[in-house]
Amino acid sequence: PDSQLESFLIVHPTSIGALALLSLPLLTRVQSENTLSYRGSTVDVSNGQFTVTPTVQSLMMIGMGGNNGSTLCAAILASRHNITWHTKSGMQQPNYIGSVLRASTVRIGAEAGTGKDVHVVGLSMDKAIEHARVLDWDLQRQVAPHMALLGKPLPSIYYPDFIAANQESRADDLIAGTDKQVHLNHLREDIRKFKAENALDRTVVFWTANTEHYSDIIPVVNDTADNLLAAINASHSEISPSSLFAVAAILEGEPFVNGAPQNTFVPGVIELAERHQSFIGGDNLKSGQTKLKSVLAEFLVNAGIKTLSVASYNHLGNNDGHNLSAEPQFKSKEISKSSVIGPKGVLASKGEHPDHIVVIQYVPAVGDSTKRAIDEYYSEIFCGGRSTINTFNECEDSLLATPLILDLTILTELLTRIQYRKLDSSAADTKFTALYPVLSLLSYMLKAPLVKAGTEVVNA
Ligand code: NAI
Ligand code: DG6
Repeated sequence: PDSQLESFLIVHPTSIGALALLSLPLLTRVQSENTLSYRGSTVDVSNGQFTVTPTVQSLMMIGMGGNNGSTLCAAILASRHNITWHTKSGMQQPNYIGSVLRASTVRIGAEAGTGKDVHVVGLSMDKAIEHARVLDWDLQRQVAPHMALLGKPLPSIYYPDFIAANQESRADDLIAGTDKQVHLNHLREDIRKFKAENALDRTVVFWTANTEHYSDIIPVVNDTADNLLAAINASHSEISPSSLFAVAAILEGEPFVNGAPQNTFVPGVIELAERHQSFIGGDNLKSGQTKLKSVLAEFLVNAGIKTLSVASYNHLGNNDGHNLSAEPQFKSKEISKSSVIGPKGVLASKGEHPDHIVVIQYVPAVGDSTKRAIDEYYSEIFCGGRSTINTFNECEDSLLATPLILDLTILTELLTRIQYRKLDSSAADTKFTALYPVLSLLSYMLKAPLVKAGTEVVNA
């Protein structure tokens, strides 16, 4: 329960309902300066004997030099090095508030900025936090030497069409060429090298880079796994960077999580994940306005009142907002932020289809720390009356999103090691199998949860 705790233990339960966990980790932090890995042990229990196998897990973030990526690195390093800092309200210690898994214990069973002229992709991580302007200066100052040891993010791929034109100046550290097959091979090699150099058993690959526009689903291009691989080989223009990263992770057998709204998981990517039994999860971190909306949607249904419309506005001034000021990227975010009130949401499941709009405006002056989100919930009540609920929500965007990256990473890694079988007598010798590759269990932390076809979405 201690939020400062730097290591934790998950005790092996005998069973969790129908789920039997074969092995669970003892996680402790790695002491080395330039990795953010967890060293752990897989513990297999049989006949009262514990077999302990050392393991190391880590995280590769695409978009590491952005606001979310740099904030997460700085927070972990501040915690590791016991850095405290001055704020206008007094001394502040690092903590993991907002991360369900790191700020608390989880019951797992019964006993048993402006962006101008600054090149973020190629910027070293100590400069990236300065540029992001998310963390208090006194913390930035103290954590900077530790961040500097992380160096620069790896070079990446940039296909200008997919993100807003206003992002071009930031894309200055690129993998050469335009051949998508060569790019895929490069990304796969990066994953392999990262694992080998840091002696990792597992790395979760996490998209926290800019929001891309939606990819068109085109027959014979990205509709099946084989077509997708052929389209990559032919450098087809509709293959996005995020899909390419997802394919690289899948082919390397590493889980991939999409923290942004675009449809990275085109049908061909999903089929490829199924084929390789490799784990994927997404889409889009659910941090502030939409998280509250999830809860209010449940409340409106449970209160038995009839919601007529939900109107959502927000404005923000960080680089994410800048990218979203372009129509195609806004569209991806709009679709994603609408999901909770859309056909898969709780209101629709009760036959309610209120009007719903989502407006996002870019206002550079407000910076990162204060996204303003205003929502109106307008409903019919008893005998023709009307109820209006207005919310005004100031979201420190990156500080809400960062703990979710941690939670999703830890949970994803855990889910890769869960196996289950049915416990009815006729299936006594049924083999244990891994979970289905689409990790719908992550859905609470995501705006538009990707689930297995036919599975109900859990929003709140
Ligand atoms: P940011 O704009 O500060 O950082 C994104 C970084 O990704 C930039 O450094 C950019 O240069 C880099 N990038 C773009 N394309 C890349 C590529 N192909 N390969 C490698 N790097 C690339 O954005 P921020 O605030 O960190 O958000 C990251 C993503 O998370 C955005 O898509 C945003 O919409 C999404 N998101 C953010 C939430 C929040 O509350 N902050 C919540 C939900 C989603
Ligand atoms: C404006 O909505 C920009 C977005 O990137 C959001 O700030 C982010 O997705 C968080 O959204 P929400 O709805 O969870 O606060």
